[in-house]
Amino acid sequence: MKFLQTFACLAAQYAITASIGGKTGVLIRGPEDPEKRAALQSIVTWDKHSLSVNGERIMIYSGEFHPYRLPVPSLWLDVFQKIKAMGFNCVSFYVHWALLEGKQGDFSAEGVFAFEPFFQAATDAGIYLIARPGPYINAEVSGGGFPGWLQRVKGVLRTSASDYLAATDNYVASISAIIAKAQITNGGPVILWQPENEYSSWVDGQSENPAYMQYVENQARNAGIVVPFISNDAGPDGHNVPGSGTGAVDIYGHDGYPLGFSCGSPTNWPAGALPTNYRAKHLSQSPNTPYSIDEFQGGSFDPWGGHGYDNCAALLNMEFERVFYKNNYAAGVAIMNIYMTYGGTNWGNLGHPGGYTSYDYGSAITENRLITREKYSEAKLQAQFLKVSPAYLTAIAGTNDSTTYTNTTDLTVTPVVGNGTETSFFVLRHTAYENTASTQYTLKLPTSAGTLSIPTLGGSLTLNGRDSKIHVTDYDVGGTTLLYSTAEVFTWKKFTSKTVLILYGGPGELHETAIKSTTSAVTIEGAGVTTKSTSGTVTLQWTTSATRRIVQLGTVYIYLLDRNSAYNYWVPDLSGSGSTPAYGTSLQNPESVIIKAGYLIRNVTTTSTGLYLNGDFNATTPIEVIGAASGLTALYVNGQKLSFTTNNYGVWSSSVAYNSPSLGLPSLSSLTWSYIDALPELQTSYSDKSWNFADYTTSNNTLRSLTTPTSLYSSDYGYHTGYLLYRGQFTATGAENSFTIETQGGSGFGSSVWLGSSYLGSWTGSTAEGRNNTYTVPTLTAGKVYVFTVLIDNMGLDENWSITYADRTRGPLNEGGLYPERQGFHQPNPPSSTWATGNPTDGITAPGVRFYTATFTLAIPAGYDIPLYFVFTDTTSPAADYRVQLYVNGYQFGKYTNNVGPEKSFPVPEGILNYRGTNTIAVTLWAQQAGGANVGGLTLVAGTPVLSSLGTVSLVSMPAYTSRAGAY
Ligand code: IPT
Repeated sequence: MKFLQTFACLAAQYAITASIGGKTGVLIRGPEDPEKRAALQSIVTWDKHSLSVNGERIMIYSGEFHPYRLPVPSLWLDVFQKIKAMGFNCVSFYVHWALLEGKQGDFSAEGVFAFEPFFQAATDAGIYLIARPGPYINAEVSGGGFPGWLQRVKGVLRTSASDYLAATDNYVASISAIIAKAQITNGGPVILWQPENEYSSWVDGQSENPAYMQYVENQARNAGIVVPFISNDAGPDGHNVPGSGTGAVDIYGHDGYPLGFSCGSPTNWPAGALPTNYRAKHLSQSPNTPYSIDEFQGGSFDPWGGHGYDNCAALLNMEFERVFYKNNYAAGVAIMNIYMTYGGTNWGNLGHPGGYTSYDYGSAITENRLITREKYSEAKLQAQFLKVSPAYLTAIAGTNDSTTYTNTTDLTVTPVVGNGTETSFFVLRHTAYENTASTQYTLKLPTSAGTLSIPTLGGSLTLNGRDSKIHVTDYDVGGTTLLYSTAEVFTWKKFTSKTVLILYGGPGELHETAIKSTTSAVTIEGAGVTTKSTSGTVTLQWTTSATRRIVQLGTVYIYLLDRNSAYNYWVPDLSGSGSTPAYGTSLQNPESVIIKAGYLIRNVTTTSTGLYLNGDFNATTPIEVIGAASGLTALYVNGQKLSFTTNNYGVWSSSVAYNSPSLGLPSLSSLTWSYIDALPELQTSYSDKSWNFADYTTSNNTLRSLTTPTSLYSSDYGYHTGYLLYRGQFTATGAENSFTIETQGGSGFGSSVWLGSSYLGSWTGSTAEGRNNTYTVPTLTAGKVYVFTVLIDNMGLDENWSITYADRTRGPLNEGGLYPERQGFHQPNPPSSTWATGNPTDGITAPGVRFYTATFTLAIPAGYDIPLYFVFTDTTSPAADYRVQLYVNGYQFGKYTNNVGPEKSFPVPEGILNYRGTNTIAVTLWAQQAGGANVGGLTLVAGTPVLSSLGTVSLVSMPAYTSRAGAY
């Protein structure tokens, strides 16, 4: 048997063994924190409450974002700024080893795979980074990040097997050296390092191997990593906690995905799924480190044949954030990373077989970088609140209590009690967390004025179904104290001459807030706020409505909003510059402003007289600037000067005009497409003399013994990605009547078999990962030589260990083994002038594969961020059996499987697409049914254009076709 690309199962290699080696970390034991070892630097420090950076205690509110899932470096700043605008101050990122060391010993991180632009963009946005380079990462990537060539390593992966450890050395040394330069100790944004990933569960009689974990840590330390090590245990299970000796980390952390990964029932919250034991676990496992959840569910992956990411976004929506994230604050979380905050795309075969091209994840920022999901806005309300609530960071989380703080056991309150400050936080939820009913309640809260029954002015409060609230007491607002507030705090700022506080509540809810003040309250905007002053306390009561109220107490202005209105407010940090990045942490930037706008405000800069806002607008948007310093006289939005009016309490009002541009998108079906047969292997004239023989008589796959004379696992031979082709030759006896073959390609895969040029049949795909098929063989002539050709769609694996790869720009996984891919015809400018013309929507009339290419020009106006999607519009029923790969300017940005689904719409970012110039698209159409197949419809569709301050998006490098030496 010969092959071009083959498939093997990595799973066999993911077991863990126990063997001892490596070194024990240096332990310095002291009475207060006996587990803590000496830090190697003094910028990032920690205690049992929180991290401090440069001496400032901060909550790490982080979002997960993988640069390799958005291969346009000039868009990274956009994602960082959108995460920053949510009030987050950090991003956690994985590194996908298989993309960087496609050939063993040949590490390369250039172009779209370079890290320096990622670090620079984080710095420019003012975002800290948590580095998670594996070597194993999971992450729904091919091989969990392991390159396919590891298949020929005999030792068990993720163990102390010396050949495995040696195989990691080059990668870890290379990536660590790059990241080491970007540590905060060297002026970069990296503040934490996670060795390994979820080194937590053991199969087949294996057990925890601290020596392996220690080896991974030593690799990093030896490469100059000095920032603290944080772990990501797969659940609060206490592995590798500080003080546990070999393999211990500095800060223990775990992950949490309480609603799981099935997006089929997006309103189903199973009873008991809320983790209510996090605090207790933390105290028993790692009481002297900040409570850290290094991945908390921000969405879900979705498999082939799955339910689609809109359903994942619905399951893990704003209600999920309210109830589950606030439950984490009730446990005192001080380092929290949301996985994913921006998911992105599994372009170019980088994903694992359990997922399709989109890795949108239903996260706060969509695959096409839109922030239209309500969960983005809800997360902003929460993160901005914590950013202005430093008392939270030293407060002590108490126990869940359904009797002390309200008048109903239907509700549970967890107190997070001030420690060193007067401020306490009371996190309220339904006792049955999944309850969809609204519950009336009154509060009994301990305050500096004694235990109060709230509301004090009469009436009762409401907790809607699937909601949770944080009620504060003795809360500091820049020197003014809220004795209590049932309305939630979004943000506050103390400006030179006034303080502004923004409170919000759900629609139609009664709220009450008491301020320690002897100044009387005046409602200066809106109506319907009851106010009462008693000795030193002003109490406000109102029912939330969409109409804003502003109450003034001397120099304090309190905005009373409903939640939907609060979503429109932004708290931009001043942009940083040069050596002073704007790492907005707790109370920095009091000199900045609060903005009421619409879609997005990214940041603000000032000169002596001008205030410059950068933001994005998807409609004509009234804007207000709250707190502009008195010397400022001019307003600029995205560089454009706007006139404004100033009201009698100093708020500027203006408006940003939005006009929808005309795009003039091409009709893809009217392009002139050229095509060639993509399976010349079926012709009798075809010669396979350049092909390798599949001649290994052994394989390292321990899960399944060889049932063929030689190994037919692709990774044994170095073929790990995309479409795989085998040819097998035999001399017929004439007695053959059937052919049985087991093909594997991972969930959603398909395969087709030919004998000579006769089609035998296909496995057309389901969620199955492998399949036995028996095909009828036509009568053969005794003594004659025949060739089987087998084509397999490998849904995700790795790289080539034996030969180098042809396209270093787009990386080792981007292309598979079809003839036109081997030749490089999927790139711009293929030699198609002599090819036939024909459209993929006309298709082919027999089973086989055809390769199509066409060009089109875009002339999209600058100044907008415009999402573009390639949408397959096939509605045949039952669905025709065919599969498509979509290449855009040489980058594979879509694997469409018409009969398995679910993805039909494939976003392609600007930078891969040339928005102002020529683009080349290529389509491989693989018909897996008698009579052939055609693409039912393919269109280029735009989402709402966003008028944007994004700036210029640079095209990535997109090498054109050149004849490949030795291509066959
Ligand atoms: C957690 C992994 O750490 C992460 O890489 C990713 O795979 C995530 O799951 C799911 O998207 S593992 C956790 C489910 C125990």
